[in-house]
Amino acid sequence: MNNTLFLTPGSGNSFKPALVMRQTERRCAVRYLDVLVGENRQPEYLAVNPRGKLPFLVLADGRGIGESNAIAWWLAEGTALMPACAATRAQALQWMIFEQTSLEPAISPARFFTHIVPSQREAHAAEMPRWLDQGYRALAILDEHLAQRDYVTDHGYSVADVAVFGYTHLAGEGGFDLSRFPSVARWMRNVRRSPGYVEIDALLAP
Ligand SMILES: N[C@@H](CCC(=O)N[C@@H](CS)C(=O)NCC(=O)O)C(=O)O
Repeated sequence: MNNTLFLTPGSGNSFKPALVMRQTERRCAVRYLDVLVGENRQPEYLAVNPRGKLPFLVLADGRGIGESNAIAWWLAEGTALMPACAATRAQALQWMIFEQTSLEPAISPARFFTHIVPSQREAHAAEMPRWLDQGYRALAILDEHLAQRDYVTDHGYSVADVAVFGYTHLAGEGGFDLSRFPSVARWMRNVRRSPGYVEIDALLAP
């Protein structure tokens, strides 16, 4: 049995492991499920991942790994995207945790209800100011961090850049004005120039 990576189109979380795989020699079988029509809540997938979330990786030995950044980390292991030095690996983890606790929880829902299912934006209008406020505060922290550096960690382009880029580059679709963050904009150009980079819609195409 191969390693199998379950992804959903349009998702910044699914984009991360897919981009690591594209930019390295790591290969998995890929299966797409569409969360917008509930394919991830069907018994067949719940038997694979009882939480029903995507992305999800099933290893050849049957073990399952959830959380986009954990999957991206596993895929990056042993490749040029993984820092070798323990301190730099910790730096990568620091920013990947920041991504999941500060950036993603704000940018992802703002983008989801603005861009993916705009018909539901009105129903979530009361939450938008909180998402925008939290997202802008996180983007300001990232911008300050990137002011004097080309990449998130001292390693150069790494799995941490992929993880942080996942939703940052989609923030405009959530109503964020990224022109306020020149260092983030410069860094995003660096990521887009990395070998093998592919935009989300082309990368997550079933
Ligand atoms: N923290 C998780 C978030 C996973 C997540 O919520 N994925 C969304 C798609 S981006 C999903 O599966 N939504 C469908 C659902 O919850 O039913 C990660 O980074 O993988």
